[in-house]
Amino acid sequence: MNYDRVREVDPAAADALGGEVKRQQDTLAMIASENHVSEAVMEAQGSALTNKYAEGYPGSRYYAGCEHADEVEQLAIERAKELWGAEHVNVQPHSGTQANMGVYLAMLDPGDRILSLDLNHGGHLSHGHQANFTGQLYEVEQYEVDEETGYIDYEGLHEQAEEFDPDIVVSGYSAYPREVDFERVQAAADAVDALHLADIAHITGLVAAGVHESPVGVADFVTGSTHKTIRSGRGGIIMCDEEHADDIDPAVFPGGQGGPLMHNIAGKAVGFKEALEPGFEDYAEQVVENAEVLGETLVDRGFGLVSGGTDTHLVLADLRESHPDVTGSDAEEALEAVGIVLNANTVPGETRSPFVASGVRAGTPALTSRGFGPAEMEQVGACIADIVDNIGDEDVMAEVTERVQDLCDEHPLYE
Ligand code: DSN
Repeated sequence: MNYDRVREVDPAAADALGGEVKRQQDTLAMIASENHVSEAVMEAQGSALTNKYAEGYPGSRYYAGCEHADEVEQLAIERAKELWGAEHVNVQPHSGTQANMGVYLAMLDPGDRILSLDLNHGGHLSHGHQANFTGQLYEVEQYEVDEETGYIDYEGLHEQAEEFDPDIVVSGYSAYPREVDFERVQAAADAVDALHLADIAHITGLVAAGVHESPVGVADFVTGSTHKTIRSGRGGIIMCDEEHADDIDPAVFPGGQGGPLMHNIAGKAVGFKEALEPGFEDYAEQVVENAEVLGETLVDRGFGLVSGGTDTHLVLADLRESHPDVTGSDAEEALEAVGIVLNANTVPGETRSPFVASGVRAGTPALTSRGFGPAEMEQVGACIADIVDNIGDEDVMAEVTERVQDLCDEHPLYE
């Protein structure tokens, strides 16, 4: 991956692209929403389909010359149906947020009511945050996790639904380490005759592999992004029953988007094919085991974890008791300096701003793709603890940098 042809045209861009490959090779990607896709997925995303306009859907486009675009989109759709067992799939959303937008546009009117998890408690901007169109177009109320246990307060959610009478209840989260009980959210939505949108952006791969309960067939709509745990081309996806197909498809195009990103849809098709191979279940199980080991290692070193542990691909460390003088952004910055890339994250009951935050979120999908197992995750956990325990200590930083580099060298990313 030396980008020779880019270099001939644009050396500055080639330097940046090559620099990014080297950055990924030489650092530990622990942002819970990231992964390392295969070179096959990257090749598909870099294919000639980037040139093609294909507004419409397979077999019914507004432009000529769409036969290969049709083939690729149909492959992505059929594979997604097989992976998640959905009746209807739309693979055109450009991102997870665009997928959610498709559902809201299809099913809500401006002013309608959304009940969703607070961003500080693990929710997502596109679930009703004031800075997002959802917070501006709709009336939003938010539920929370129980601050003592860190688990979703399903009873509180049910009561809140009865008081607020939402049009749609949103489940599925960005920084929630525990298995989501979609049936309980559905019961709350049913009680007030609301729709249920399950946004499984983070756990698409875990659900496809059967290591997390599936909301397909439970919730009215299931959305996700396609480049996180499912490890395919970058973008979003919507799944629903056949009865809602004619609501969803026109809401995505022409409702919220123009031409589909056919090269990304090709990446989705190829990544979904890979996820249908037998090894993918082992990968997903390893992602969860690795997160458990990471969490246990941090707890053994005195860190507090929101909910005490994890059932998924991520842990959320709450530094307030263990490291009261270290903010999430202090930890993020110190860890990045030694090659561990993760993000500061708010925690339930947060008092600091989201830019500073009191926690860090760490995920295992990318490291697991690199071949990391429990032994490596113990080492990674020890590196994180050594740095956060000794912020600013240059000797510790130099020593941990070497340990991180050794781990990276032992697990090369690309040929
Ligand atoms: N940016 C993603 C995350 O990190 O969770 C969500 O869109």
